[in-house]
Amino acid sequence: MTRKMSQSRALQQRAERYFAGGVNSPVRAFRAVGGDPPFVASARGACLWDVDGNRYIDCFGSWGPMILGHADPGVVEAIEQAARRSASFGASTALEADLAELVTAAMPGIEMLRFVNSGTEATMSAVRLARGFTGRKYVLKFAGAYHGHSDGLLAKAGSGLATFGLPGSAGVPEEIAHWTLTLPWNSFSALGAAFGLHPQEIACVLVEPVAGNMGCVPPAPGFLEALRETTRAAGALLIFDEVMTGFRLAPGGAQELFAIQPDLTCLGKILGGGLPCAAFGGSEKIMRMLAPLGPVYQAGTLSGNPLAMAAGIATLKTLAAEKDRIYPLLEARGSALALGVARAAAEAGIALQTNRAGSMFTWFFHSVPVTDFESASGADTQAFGRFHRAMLERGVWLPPSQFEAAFVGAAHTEEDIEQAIEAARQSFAAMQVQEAG
Ligand code: HOZ
Repeated sequence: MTRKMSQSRALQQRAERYFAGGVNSPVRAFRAVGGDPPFVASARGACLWDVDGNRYIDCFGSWGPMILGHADPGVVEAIEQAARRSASFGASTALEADLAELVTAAMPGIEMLRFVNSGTEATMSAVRLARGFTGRKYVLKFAGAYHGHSDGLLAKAGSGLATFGLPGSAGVPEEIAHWTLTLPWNSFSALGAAFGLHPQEIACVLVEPVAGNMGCVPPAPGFLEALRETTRAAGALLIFDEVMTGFRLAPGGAQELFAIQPDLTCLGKILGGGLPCAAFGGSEKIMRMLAPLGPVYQAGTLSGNPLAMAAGIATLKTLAAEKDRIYPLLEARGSALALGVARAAAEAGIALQTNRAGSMFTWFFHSVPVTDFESASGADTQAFGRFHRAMLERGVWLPPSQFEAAFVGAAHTEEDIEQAIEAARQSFAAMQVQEAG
């Protein structure tokens, strides 16, 4: 069986004329999984259609934002109404405070915030603020974590760097990389050692509370608590990068789920309901360090963009109003899909590790549990590539890298999940035939 892909192929050739790899973000090029990336024509609910008319069950959700599904009527209506009043003003609107109220209600640790346009901007600005607030230089992050593409945060990063086996990025001066300390994820001993080596020098620990960019790797029991205690004792700030987990793992994100209050939180993805929008925020005391009140500078022409605010408001209002329906549904759909595919792999005799936190998850082709970047890196990425191609062929679109999290949303039906599990069963069978051949 081979799907018709001629129009996507033609568009890929055209795109390669203008964009490196034919894409505007590297993992989308499908280089790590092989095969040709479909070009999307439209999407609705849990499904995408490509330009050749093929339908896919969407299991990557635009890398996280589409928690309500594509073209949610409330979100579309809000964007349309906002667009009629103009796409941008570069001046303050009531919408900014409306969205801020929804964020601060969901995450009480955020007393004040600032809207930016991407997760990269949010983490980069939060780190600058932490340095300004503490007067210290070192930033501590974890190997395999990804916090956007600002210079200081690319060392041993996950996402596209892990996908392409890059230890960091060319173009980052070593003087900048010097100030980033990278520890193994979930290592209590490394954490203690780093603070022992650099007492009074670490400005912040920046962490994805559930790692999502080395694939999904939840924190070891007690690890987030250890981060909280260690940073507090050392006078360093704890920054939760909840770009993926915010509003997804619980209405109040991972900080609600694990009952840990960070000093600063970075948000993105769901926050903008699919439009470019992100934010960083925390206590008033820290946030008042920002210009124009304080000496830490940060700015952006499109920050607080009215379309993004409107889409974010519509999304967060629906999540808040329907939280008793949506969050149990996300858990049920995530669990059914992740475990259904795991069962299919076990029946086929394929070694698969299933890591999951609610509606975000990763299947690692590995025989041992994946608990950090080292174990994630031991996964069989060739097998993942074969699985990805087989699933795509059967109408299921997974993130095109072993080192990205898959997502399901509130629009996925039981039937979608059953179809995806059946596609996995057939894909595993096809992979075995290939191997035997
Ligand atoms: N780096 C993001 C995922 N972890 C986005 C990748 C993309 O949009 O291609």
